Amino acid sequence: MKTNVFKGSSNKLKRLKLYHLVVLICFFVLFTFFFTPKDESKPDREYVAKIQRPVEEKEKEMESLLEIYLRQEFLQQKDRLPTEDFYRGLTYDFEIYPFYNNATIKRESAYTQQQQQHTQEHQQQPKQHINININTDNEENEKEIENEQPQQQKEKKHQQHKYSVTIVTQSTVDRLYKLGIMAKKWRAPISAAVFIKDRGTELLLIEKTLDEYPILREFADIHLLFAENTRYPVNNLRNLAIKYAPTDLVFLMDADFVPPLGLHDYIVSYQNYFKINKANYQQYKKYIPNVQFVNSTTFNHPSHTVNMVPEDKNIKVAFVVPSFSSSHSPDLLPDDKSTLLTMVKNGVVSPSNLKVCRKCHSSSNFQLWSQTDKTFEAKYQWIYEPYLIFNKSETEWFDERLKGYGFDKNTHAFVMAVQGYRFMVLPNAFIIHINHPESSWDGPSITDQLWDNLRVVCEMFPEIKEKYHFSKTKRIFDEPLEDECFSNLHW
Ligand SMILES: *[C@@H]1O[C@H](CO)[C@@H](O)[C@H](O)[C@H]1NC(C)=O
Ligand SMILES: *[C@@H]1O[C@H](CO)[C@@H](O)[C@H](O)[C@H]1NC(C)=O
Ligand SMILES: CC(=O)N[C@H]1CO[C@H](CO)[C@@H](O)[C@@H]1O
Repeated sequence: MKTNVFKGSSNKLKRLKLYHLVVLICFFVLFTFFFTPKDESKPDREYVAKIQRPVEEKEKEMESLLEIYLRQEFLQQKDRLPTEDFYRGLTYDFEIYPFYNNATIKRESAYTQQQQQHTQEHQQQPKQHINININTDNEENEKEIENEQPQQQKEKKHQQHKYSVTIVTQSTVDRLYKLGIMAKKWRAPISAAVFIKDRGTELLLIEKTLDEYPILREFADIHLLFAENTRYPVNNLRNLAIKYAPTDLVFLMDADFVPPLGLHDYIVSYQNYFKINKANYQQYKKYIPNVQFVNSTTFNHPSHTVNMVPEDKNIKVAFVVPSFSSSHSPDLLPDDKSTLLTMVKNGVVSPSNLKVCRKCHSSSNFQLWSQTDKTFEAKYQWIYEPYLIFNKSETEWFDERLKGYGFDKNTHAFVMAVQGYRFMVLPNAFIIHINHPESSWDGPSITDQLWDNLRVVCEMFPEIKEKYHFSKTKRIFDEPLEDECFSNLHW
């Protein structure tokens, strides 16, 4: 019997206890050493020194480490198949959601009401200049833009403010409060899809969050997606948010980002970029070079290039909003570019492209962005995953086969690039990611989820090329071809 093992020899038991105690203390010491939370408000000296080293040196070091690591990872991953949760709730047809029920909590005031009620009161509202300097490339487009006072929420319902851009985002219920922080700065429509696993507790939590952040009731539409036993359906959620966004232009963002005050109106000031065509192209040529207007026969021929635009259509443009990371409190984050650049210099904020996935953001060209006040084009390369503003009516849905972690934004940007989208970086726009302890992902490890999604990516490449009349066997950019796709060559 089990209990007899220790009963017979109390000495042995004591020794065992002592041994356990010593091991426990060792663990405790080690644990506190490695896991003592850092003072998040102060930039850690080592970290600052690290990010102040020459960028190239750092990148080289990262690259070689990453290469070795990824090679090993690939060897482990190539024979492993996704677990069942990856396939559950998987839809190939974007119109059908057989596994989900969704319901919508509607924004209280904002968009629809404001559009209907064109009242005089609006004229008497105090005007406040936005913090971002309006400095568009198209001078005639400059205009005074008003911003709303947070405390005037009641009158606000009667204000007329024409919104043109909606933030579309997705979240779990426990992170919903982060949208409250976002809404305080954005002050324009947000369409958020929230993943519900447990109706019993999570619906109440939503109500509680909305009570704590009344600004969400004012600006956010919250769409609920119910599903059980499925891996986080990130792209189903995004599509839901996009589908119900009240404006054509959507700004795809993750829930834990903070935009600067005035960003909505700043973006609106660049709206002319969505109407560039053969007739007015000369005016924009210095910002979007290499456009070739062709007839539809040429455009649909397999030998066409991504620089070609049908002569009767507008150039497809998406705006890139450079992204940064910080551990600072959201309240201490800057609302203008020069303060941001100072904080980058001091190591308090860092551009996203310093992170492990350099190619994910390097096309946004932080060096150039920090020096210019004009828009410039980001040259697309595979795995680029910028935060984008685009016209949802002219863009493909996010591929819902991708679930959980990995490649979900990169592939959408790839599809857009194949569609002929030009990515224009806005010189004064930015968003800042608030670092938080590594978020826990349900299901398999993040690495496994990433590689599961890579299988989908490799199916997508040829499908997309075929759909947009490109040869499946040729590269359009630098993306891997079919036989080398499921590999560690992406990073
Ligand atoms: C389209 O343009 C090509 C190349 O310029 C030309 O050869 C062809 O005849 C044009 N087709 C039509 C229908 O205009
Ligand atoms: C978005 O695209 C649709 C379809 O092409 C178009 O009718 C609409 O005017 C566009 N909206 C904007 C803001 O460019
Ligand atoms: C109640 C509700 O909003 N139902 C919607 C759920 O989503 C599907 C697919 O997007 C819609 O067709 C329903 O109207």
